[in-house]
Amino acid sequence: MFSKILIANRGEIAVRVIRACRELGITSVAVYSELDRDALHVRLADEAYALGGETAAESYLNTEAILAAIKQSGAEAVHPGYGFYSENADFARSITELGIAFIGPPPEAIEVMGDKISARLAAEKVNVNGVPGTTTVIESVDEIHAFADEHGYPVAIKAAYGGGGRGMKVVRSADQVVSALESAQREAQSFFGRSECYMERYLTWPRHIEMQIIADQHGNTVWLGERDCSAQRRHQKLVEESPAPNFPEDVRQAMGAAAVAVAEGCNYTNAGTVEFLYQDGEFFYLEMNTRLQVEHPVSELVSGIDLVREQIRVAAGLPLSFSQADMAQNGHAIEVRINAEDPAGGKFLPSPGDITKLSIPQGFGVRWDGGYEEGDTVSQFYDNLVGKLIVWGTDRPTAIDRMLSALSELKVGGIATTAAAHQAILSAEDFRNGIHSTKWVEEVLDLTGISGKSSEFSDTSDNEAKVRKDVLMEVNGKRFQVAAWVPESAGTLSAGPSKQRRASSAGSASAPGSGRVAAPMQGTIIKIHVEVGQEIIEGESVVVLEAMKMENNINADKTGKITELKVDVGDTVGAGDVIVVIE
Ligand code: MV4
Repeated sequence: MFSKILIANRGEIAVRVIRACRELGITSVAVYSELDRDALHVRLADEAYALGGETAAESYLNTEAILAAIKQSGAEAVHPGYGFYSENADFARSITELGIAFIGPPPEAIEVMGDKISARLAAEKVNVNGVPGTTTVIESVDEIHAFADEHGYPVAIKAAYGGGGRGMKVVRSADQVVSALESAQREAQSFFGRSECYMERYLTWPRHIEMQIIADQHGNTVWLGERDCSAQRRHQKLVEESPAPNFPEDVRQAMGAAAVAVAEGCNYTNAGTVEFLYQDGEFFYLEMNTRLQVEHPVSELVSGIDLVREQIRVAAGLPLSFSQADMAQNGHAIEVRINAEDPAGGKFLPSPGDITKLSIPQGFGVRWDGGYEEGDTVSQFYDNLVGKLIVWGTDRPTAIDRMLSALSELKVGGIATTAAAHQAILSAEDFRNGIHSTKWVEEVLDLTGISGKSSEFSDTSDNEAKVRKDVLMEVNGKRFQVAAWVPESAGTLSAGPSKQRRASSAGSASAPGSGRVAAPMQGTIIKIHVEVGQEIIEGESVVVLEAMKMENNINADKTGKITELKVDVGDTVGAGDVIVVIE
């Protein structure tokens, strides 16, 4: 077994791995950017090495700095978490060549699955059905017409080196073929640096169901059960659960066997997830994620298996501590991602900033995997996951009720979070009935009335001295003398609604439609679409603002001429800062 592991990541997943190390008696080594020098993962690790830099590229993706930290620390293994280096075959290979273990799959397996065409071939080879589609690069529009003649529309055009839903174009009729192929190739080139595309029949109302597997280096590959991740918005998962609702046992068994076959077919070791689309009782292989996933805790709670512990064991050459026959699914688990994002009006705007208050839910069956504590800052430079709230219950209705109860206890101050969106999702009849698909949050759920701010703790009077006042009250014609404790500053009980503090940004705010277009959140300007003197139409994009790894188009709020441009590419702006003026 290893005696020291370096965690090449930050936030909740670094914390998760540090805890597993501590339990196993392994020394944990954190790495950190300039901004994270006092972050939770640094506070919890046994040792910590500075990488320098602020952005991910300058710090957590700085190969030289990470390799230096590995050498200096004397770590024998690296856990990459998710994101960053987790699916980087070159990184896995380069540390393996130094005699350091990569706590993840072999680089060859990462490569097979990184190319989506070879990933489809890998499934074909072991007779696992993918979505009907092609396994060659599209060379001409004729191929698309021919495919549609055989399978019908819609057809999905996907980037061969893509992922995460970017670069996928849906073709609904023959007249869209030319433009869809062009734009899919253009997007693939700009996002992934390679323009190659392939196609599949497009499923219109699928559920996203993925199967957790883990394999050791002794030929044992086990499936641990599925997760339903259908509640998502713009390819960002919001709620994940296990087992999948309304999912027949024979389909589960077949999907588990298919996932194991795909993993074995590419000599996979360590933890991985095989993704499927499920529609009309049939499942289709989509791709394989060659990393530990954000939503792994729901599988842990129903299987009883500590996935990170097993990852470390199998990377050290130990056999899995259980077999397929030991596996059973017990009860039901649900996870919600508490992101620093404001879901108000269904917009999900990034909301970095200081966490001034953090009250974590507690109780039987409640788990919090957090990356921050009260007083910490959520930076605009990293992803927006503050923590994951995971509950377990004996069955799905119990788990839903427990999650709603836990969410009612969660209080976050200073930043907006997705908590209220989760309350809306879990309270919805469609979700309770388990009939939601990947389209449901975007197309059916109404999020117009919700707010990203925890409302229950008003900052008016909690710390203010209170005085007792005896008041005479009349209820249904009967009079009662009651005691009330009211803030000293409040003259009488009927002082009216409590004072509301408005979080308005000082001075720089601009009214919508005024032509003073302001940044809705803190972030970095990564693209400017306009120049001074140019005419612009309301709704057109003026700049692209990147915040928390999301690109946000900032649009003109009226039609007119650009008279001032106050930013350059690379500038950091705060919420409320004016970007352009239109007259
Ligand atoms: C699809 C699909 C329907 N039909 N492929 C999006 C992300 C990428 N991993 C695959 N994706 C999809 N591929 C075919 N042939 C629908 C999606 C899809 C989706 C998949 C999983 C989870 C959420 C999704 C949201 C929209 C579209």
